[in-house]
Amino acid sequence: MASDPGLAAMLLWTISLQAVGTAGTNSNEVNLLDTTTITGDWGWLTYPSHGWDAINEMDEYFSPIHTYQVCNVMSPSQNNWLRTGWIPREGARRIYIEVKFTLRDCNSMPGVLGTCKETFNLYYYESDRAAGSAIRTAVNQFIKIDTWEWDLGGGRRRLQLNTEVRGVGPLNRRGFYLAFQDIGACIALTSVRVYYKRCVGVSRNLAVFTDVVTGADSSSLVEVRGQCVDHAEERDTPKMYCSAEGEWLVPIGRCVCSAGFEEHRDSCVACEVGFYKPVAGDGLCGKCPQHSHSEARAALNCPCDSNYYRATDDPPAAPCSRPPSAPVNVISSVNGTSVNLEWDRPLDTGGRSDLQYSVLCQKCSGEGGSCEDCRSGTAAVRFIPRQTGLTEPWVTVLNLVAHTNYSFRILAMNAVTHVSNEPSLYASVNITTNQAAPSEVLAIRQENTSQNSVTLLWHEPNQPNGVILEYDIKYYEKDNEEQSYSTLKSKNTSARVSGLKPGTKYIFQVRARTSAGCGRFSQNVEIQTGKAAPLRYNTMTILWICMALVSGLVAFLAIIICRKRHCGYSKAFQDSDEEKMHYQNGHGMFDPFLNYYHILVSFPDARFYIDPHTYEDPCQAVHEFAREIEASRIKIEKIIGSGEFGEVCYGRMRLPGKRDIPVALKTLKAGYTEKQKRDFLAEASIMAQFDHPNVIRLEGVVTQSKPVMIITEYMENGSLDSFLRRHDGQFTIIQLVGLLRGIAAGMTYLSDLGYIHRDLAARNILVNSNLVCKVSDFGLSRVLEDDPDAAYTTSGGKIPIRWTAPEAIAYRKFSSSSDVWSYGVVMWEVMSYGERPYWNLTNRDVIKSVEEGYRLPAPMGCPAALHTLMLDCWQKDRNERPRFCQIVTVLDKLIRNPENLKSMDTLCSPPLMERAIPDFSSCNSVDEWLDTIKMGRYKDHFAAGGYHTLGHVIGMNQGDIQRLGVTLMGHQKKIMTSVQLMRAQVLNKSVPSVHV
Ligand code: ACK
Repeated sequence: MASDPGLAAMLLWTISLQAVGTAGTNSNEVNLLDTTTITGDWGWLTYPSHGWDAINEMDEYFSPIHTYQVCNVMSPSQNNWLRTGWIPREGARRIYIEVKFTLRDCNSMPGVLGTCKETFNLYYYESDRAAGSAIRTAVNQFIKIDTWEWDLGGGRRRLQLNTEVRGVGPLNRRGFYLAFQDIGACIALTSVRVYYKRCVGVSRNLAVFTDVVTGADSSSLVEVRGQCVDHAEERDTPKMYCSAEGEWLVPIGRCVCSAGFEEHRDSCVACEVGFYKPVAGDGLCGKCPQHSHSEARAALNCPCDSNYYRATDDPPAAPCSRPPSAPVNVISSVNGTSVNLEWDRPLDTGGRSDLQYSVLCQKCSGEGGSCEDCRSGTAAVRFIPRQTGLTEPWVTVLNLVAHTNYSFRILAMNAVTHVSNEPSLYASVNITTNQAAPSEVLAIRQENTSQNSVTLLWHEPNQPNGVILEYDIKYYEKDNEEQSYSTLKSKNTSARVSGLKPGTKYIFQVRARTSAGCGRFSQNVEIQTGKAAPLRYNTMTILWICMALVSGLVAFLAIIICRKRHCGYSKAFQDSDEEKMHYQNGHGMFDPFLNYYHILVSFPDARFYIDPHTYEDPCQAVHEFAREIEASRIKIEKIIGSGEFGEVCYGRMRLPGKRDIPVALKTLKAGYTEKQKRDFLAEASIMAQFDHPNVIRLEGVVTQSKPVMIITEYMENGSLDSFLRRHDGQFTIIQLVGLLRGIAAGMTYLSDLGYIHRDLAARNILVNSNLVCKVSDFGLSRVLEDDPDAAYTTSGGKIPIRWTAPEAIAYRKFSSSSDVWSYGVVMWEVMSYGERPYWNLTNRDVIKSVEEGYRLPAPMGCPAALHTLMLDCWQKDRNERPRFCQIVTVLDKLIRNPENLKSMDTLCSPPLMERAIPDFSSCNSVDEWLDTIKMGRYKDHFAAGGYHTLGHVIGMNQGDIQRLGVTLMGHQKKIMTSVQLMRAQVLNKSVPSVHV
């Protein structure tokens, strides 16, 4: 025992401190050596033998205490080594040595000055294996870690237990030794702990990071990759860094729970039954959508319940759905050869919003009832907007064959219809088409072409839509279209057009006509007649020419005589096979030579209209044509006017399976006589025979209960005359021509049926909300009875003088031509916005002035082309008046070429009825003048603009009128035309009394 025995007791005191000084290890520290756990001697090597001593004693609790002590403070030149056993490194790159010791202060020990030291050194030495006990030779290889002094640890106490920690790294060998060198101090090592640090495995962001040993030096970080927990997958590679202190730093990346699993406390747990998770992610398991289920845990999706489906592009979260039920309440409305189908949505949409409809169409033959797809054959049936994939509950089907039964199926479907393999449910409706104009004539070809004639052949239209009564052949010189064209009629599919100029190019067009009207003209066919051969006269030729001329003259005279015997224009020539009408510059006129060539055989007028008075019992007639409607289906809402037989009301009608529609109801007032009832219902019997978009439509009659009613479609804008007055000056010329075109189309239809209206006037035209004009008022006696404008004539009848053709007034010769006269007056009413024809002239004066050749002047602002057409309608000779279908053609041309509507020749129109021009001579002021032209509303504008006298006014131009704030074009024109008239009157000095 080398230690100074007198000092041992002092060291024991230090040992008693050990119990309070021992610190527990952290969880991130792994001990490689811990002397506190060694029972008994530590077994370390000492050198020299009188240096360090192993001391085994008892503490105050009688627990054994092991220490190494040295205290050779009295002897100089001490070099005492204490070496641990070989400590395997166990993968550690950096180790920590925690030493607890006491170190005595030399001053506290008397007599040691000069030899006593207060420091000791710590060394280490790496080796791959235990190096045996040769410590003396090895000390040179030991590497110093540190030197400890007695006061280290901050204390100045004489004796205290120090705890010192030192780190060493990097270590590379499999193990190492530690060694303590004493150079003459009084030291007691009470414990030595050697450990390394690690980051303890954790689970972070659903990734597991296992234990990892810290890096080799105090600042190095060790990058560690995490592994996703069970049922999780990497989003971004999960990583963390392990610091030298054994702490996890900077987590990067993460894992997410796989499909069918959700996160629960750092792990992924399976979705419960009834829940699902379709994709990996942060989301939680969702409850199975409506009409779906999951049978096991961890479901990725929820299959649909039986009879429910998902469309291919439905997301897994979409509820399962079903195909829709059938559409309901299909309503069909047939219009000629087209039908409009409307329906209501299926009651069950299957839980989806992607409802679509398809329409199947079958054409059914009457007899066997066999049906075929209505697209088969040549007819190009069209569906608007389309046949399949309809999103709105309606479709219009065009180009059907007239008078044919069709069956339509409206299929409702959605995106699961195909998935389900169930047949689509449908609603069906059967219809029968009405008559319609024939389709276009196709394939016109020429057969023989000579210098003066061409023979044309063509095919019947694909859709004749009835019996073809005749074909119109229209032709004109190619370079001369606008001036003149000719028409020729043929009963069959060929025609020889003669009287042509040699060597000239002609354009030919053909159209078919049935009782339903004219079809469209075919495409242009251009044909050039042969060139004239130079004449070579010889005696024979001259003889032949003379004979031909003589026989031509004889034939011509015969024709003239023949014509005289017949009774004028149309009827006279309807016995010919080909009828020709020369229409030039809008004036109808016959060319006898052309008639000679072309008018040969006629065919009877197609009169389909049946006069109900030919029935003994008019009630039988009405039921033959019109449907009886139960009064309970009608709801009268308000009175809108009064007719001859009773009130006219607005109401709504609901028929079984159809939507309620607005209707006009003409009632027969109580206390009527049988004759009144007969006359009242006669109108319904007539109206029921008509079916045309420009003729008011009869919905039905109520005769089985009172009040007896006639039900017609409702026309929102009422009668045309008051409608125009309400909208004075507010329409463009094209809009006005559009109104007129509609009326002419309706009249074409009626006249083709042989119906003569006799009271065509703006007050008898009704206008709907789309500004469609429809001819109405079809009573028979009504012309004479219920029209306030009708006046008694000398022949005893009551006639609307201002609208009636002279021959009808004079000897009651009513015809479609007299209707054309009335149409001319309607044109005038329209263009003057409901002005009264002939203003305040008496009926007697009207008759007289018309007889004398005066005609209504162009209304203010009326284009010359329209006034010319009016004048054509007012030709004295009714045969010279255009037919309604020609009027339609002229108006169509004007609509297509609106520049022709620009010219106004108001001041130089042919025979003006001068007395009818407003006479401004009686106007004393601007206000009076404005009142006269019904523009009184602008009095203030004129006054504000400084136009106080008519003298100022006659100098105005259109710009001045605009600047006054007259914005409506119609009003500007009206005022401007009046200014021009006034100026003309003043300049002519024909009205000297005009106050200027
Ligand atoms: O000019 P209005 O408003 O239009 O006044 C008369 C009234 O009834 C007496 O005839 C109106 N009227 C007649 N038939 C119809 C109908 N089908 N639709 C709307 N109004 C009508 C006419």
